[in-house]
Amino acid sequence: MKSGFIAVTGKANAGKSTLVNSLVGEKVSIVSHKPQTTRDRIFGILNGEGYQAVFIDTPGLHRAKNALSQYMMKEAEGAPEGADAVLYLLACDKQPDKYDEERIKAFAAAKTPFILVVNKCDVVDEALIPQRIAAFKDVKGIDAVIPVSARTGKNLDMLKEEILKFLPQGQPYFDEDAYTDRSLRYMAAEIIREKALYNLSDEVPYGVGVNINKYEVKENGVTEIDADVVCEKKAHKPMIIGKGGAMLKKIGTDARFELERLTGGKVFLTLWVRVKPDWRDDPAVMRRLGYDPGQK
Ligand SMILES: Nc1nc2c(ncn2[C@@H]2O[C@H](COP(=O)(O)OP(=O)(O)OP(=O)(O)O)[C@@H](O)[C@H]2O)c(=O)[nH]1
Ligand SMILES: [Mg+2]
Repeated sequence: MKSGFIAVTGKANAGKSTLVNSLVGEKVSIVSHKPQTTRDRIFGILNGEGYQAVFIDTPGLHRAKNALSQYMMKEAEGAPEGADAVLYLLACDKQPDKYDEERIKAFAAAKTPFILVVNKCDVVDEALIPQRIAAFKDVKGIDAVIPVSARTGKNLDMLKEEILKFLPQGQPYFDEDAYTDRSLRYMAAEIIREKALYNLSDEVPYGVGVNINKYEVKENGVTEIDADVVCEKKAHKPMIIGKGGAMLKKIGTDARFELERLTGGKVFLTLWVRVKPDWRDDPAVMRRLGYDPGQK
């Protein structure tokens, strides 16, 4: 039996969460076209024949601007420590920048096995891929370079095989029917946040947090969820509620649909919008939303 942890890192929007979901075959992490979607480290567990691979999805690497993004960077930067292998995702719809180069070289120089994953290969001409990774051709310590599409699944079997080479012998860390370390309560908050990210435009979603006030499975099997959608500016509240409540209703309907699939039963969802001014720099609110602000 082989088992181990694989940290999945890279800049925001590279497709880390999409990749973890595709590898695991379940929706572990929420995904959106907006950068900085993932805020915590989330385990996605793949149970295969004779192995258990625990993928660590992480927030996208970026320059922190507030206490929330400091928390996110801590989550991201801490993940490769102690992992058995590191994957760095590079989206090939753009040329890698200096930041990618610095990070890739640092991972290559470290002792942990390191795979460069070139994602979003479905959107570019294959002939362009060598150009995207030209800067890394002579970098020592990159154990494999694998072009994939997390969206279509292209080359994911090849990536799995490569990862298997680096998994140490050992017993599984988690139950073999588990696909994540996170609770349904956590997943519910994330799904609501994902629907807010999809439906709201511009700057509002970055300042949205979700707090589950109640998560209760009733005797009749109905799951009752009561949650706050927290925003950071007074002006954002009417935008989240929408005309005649239409926006909040849409977020709620989208979330309920997915929660019913997740729980396999009926869900009764109530959402409230709360303003917590500039909460992304407020340790008390951050803590309540599950983002540990640390000592400061
Ligand atoms: N065309 C294409 N789009 C992809 C692929 N992988 C991810 N995407 C899209 O890229 C966007 C970002 O995907 P995420 O998986 O949320 O990216 P992430 O790296 O987890 O982003 P953060 O959590 O913000 O760091 C979404 O719109 C995805 O649908 C891919 O292989 N091909
Ligand atoms: Mg993500």
